[in-house]
Amino acid sequence: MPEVYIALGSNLDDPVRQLDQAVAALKALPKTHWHVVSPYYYSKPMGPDDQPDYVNAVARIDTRLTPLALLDRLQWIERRQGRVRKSVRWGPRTLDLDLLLYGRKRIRQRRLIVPHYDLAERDFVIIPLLDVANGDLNIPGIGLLSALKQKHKKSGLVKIVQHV
Ligand code: A4P
Ligand code: MG
Repeated sequence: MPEVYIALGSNLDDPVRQLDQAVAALKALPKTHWHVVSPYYYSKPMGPDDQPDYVNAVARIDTRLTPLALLDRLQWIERRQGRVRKSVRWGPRTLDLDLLLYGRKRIRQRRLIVPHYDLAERDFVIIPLLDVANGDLNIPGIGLLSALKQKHKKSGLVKIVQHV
């Protein structure tokens, strides 16, 4: 089964609870083996800065769902958690689930670009990805994950101490 990484982000309506709920939904996906979720991090908004800070994390699963079937599921989970798509680019949201990596696949379709187009630039993706993947993970078209570590070393991310 391909190794799949999903980015989770929220900055509305109790973001930590939103991520907890999304993790529970990912654990319940059919044809899927759950692995792990990274610690949660507070991060400053990328995009308009008149919005609350985000909580971000990355989850790893193995799945037999096809990439588009998985995207459908992710969008369904977003909708169920009250996500409303607005015209403001990078505006606030209750839940965003982005498909970062699907094994070694490169996908360029209307609905789906994998690896995620901006993955290497985002500290709120790379830092939690480093928590759950080996540094020798080879990202198609980008290279070794470990090579991105230096670039994001001085990120302003703040790890949230998880309550049990
Ligand atoms: N789509 C294409 N490729 C993918 C993929 N790999 N994974 C398409 C998921 N979706 C993908 O997404 C728009 C369309 O992208 C989808 O219909 C899907 O077919 P969307 O979730 O409706 O829109 P969006 O998320 O508002 O747009 P965009 O440009 O994807 O935003 P991002 O990149 O998700 O950024 N700041 C911090 N600190 N933390 C954040 O998590 N997130 C955003 C949103 C802005 N600022 C942030 C954060
Ligand atoms: Mg998105």
